[in-house]
Amino acid sequence: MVRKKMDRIDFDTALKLYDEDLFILGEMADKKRKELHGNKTYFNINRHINPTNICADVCKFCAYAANRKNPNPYTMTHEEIMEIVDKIVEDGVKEVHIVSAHNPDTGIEWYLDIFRKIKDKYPQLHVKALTAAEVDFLSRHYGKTYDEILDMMVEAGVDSMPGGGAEIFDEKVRDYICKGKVTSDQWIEIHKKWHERGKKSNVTMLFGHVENREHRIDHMMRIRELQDQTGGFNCFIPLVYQTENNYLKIEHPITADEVLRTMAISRLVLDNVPNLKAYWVTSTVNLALVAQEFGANDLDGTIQKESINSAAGAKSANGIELDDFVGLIKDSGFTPVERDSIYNEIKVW
Ligand code: V47
Repeated sequence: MVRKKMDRIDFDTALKLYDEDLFILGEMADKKRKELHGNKTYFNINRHINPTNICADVCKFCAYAANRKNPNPYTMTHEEIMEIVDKIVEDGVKEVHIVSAHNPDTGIEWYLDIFRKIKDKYPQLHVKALTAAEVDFLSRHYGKTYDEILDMMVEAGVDSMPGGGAEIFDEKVRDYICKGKVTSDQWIEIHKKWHERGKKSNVTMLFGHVENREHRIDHMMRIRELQDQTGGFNCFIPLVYQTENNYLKIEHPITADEVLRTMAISRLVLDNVPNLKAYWVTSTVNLALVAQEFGANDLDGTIQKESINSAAGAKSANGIELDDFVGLIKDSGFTPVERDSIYNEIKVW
C-alpha cells in the first residue's frame, strides 16, 4: 500500500524543528500523539533473554559482547533458557524478547530450537526475536539467503522481529561505529521481506554518540519510506546511547533537551508509524515519563531483566515491578494501558 501525504515534513523542515522552542515542539508532538492515542500510554509485561554474548562482530558502542572490556563470555543452554521461560510464564509475562550476540559456534539450529521449544510449550507466549543484524549474520555464516532464514524463523515460531541493529543508517557513521555488520540497505531489505510475510517488526535508532542531527533525520526518512511501502513497523524506538564499557569515547552524553527534541521530531516526521516508544532503559525512567508529553505513547514494559544496555551503564538490569510501573504512568497524568506485542489492548489499568 503506497500512502501519499501532501503535507509531509521534509528533510529541511525536520532539521529546522530542532531550533524550535522546546515547549512549542513538545506541544506539536503532543497534539499528534493525542490525535493517535489520546491519553493512553501503552506498555507490556515482558522479559528480555540474551542467550549468548559471544560475538563475531565488533561494534564500538557495544558493551555486551564478550571482549577485552567484558571478559565474561557465556552461552546459555536450552535448559537454562526454558527454566527462565517456565518461571516468567508463571509470573504472567506475555512477551519474551530474545536477542543475542553473533555467536559463530552454536550452529543455526541452536538459535531456532530456542524458539521451537518455547512455542511448543507455550504457544500463547509472544516470541519477539532476532534482529536484522542477527539475520544477516546467520545468513552470511551459514550460507543461507535472507528469505531462507526468515522462513526458518517463521517455521520455528518467531512472532515478530525487534528493531535492534538499525543503529544509524548513514553509511559513514555506520562504518565508523559498526563496520562489517549488516549494512543499512540490508537492514531495510530484511525488514521489508519480513513485512512481506505479513509479519510486524519495530525499528530503533541509536543516537547520542558521533552522529549529528542530519543523520537522525536521514534515519527517520529512510524508515518513513519503507513504512510507506509495507506498513509493517509497529513502533519507532530512539535508543539513547549509553557511554560505559565500550570503545566509543564519548565524553559528553546527550542532554535531556536533545533527547526530548529528537523524540518530538520523530513523532512528527514518522507520520506513518503508529507508536513512539520512550525506552526507559536507555532514557532513564524519569525522562521516559516526561517524553510522554513529547510524543511518546509507549514505555516498553516491565522487562524483568535486560543485559545489552545495562552492560553499557543503563540502570535496567532488574526491570520494574508491574505495580510501580502502572503507578508511575498514572502519577504522570496518563492512562496506563497494557497491550500485547502487536498493540492490541489487553487491559486499562
Ligand atoms: O541493537 C547497544 C543498542 C540494541 C548500546 O524492538 C545500545 O521493541 C545504547 O534493539 N547504548 C538492542 N544502546 C536493544 C533493542 C531494543 C530494545 C527495546 C525494545 C526493542 C523493540 C528493541 O541496543 C542494539 C543496539 O542498537 N545498544 N549498545 C549502548 N551502548
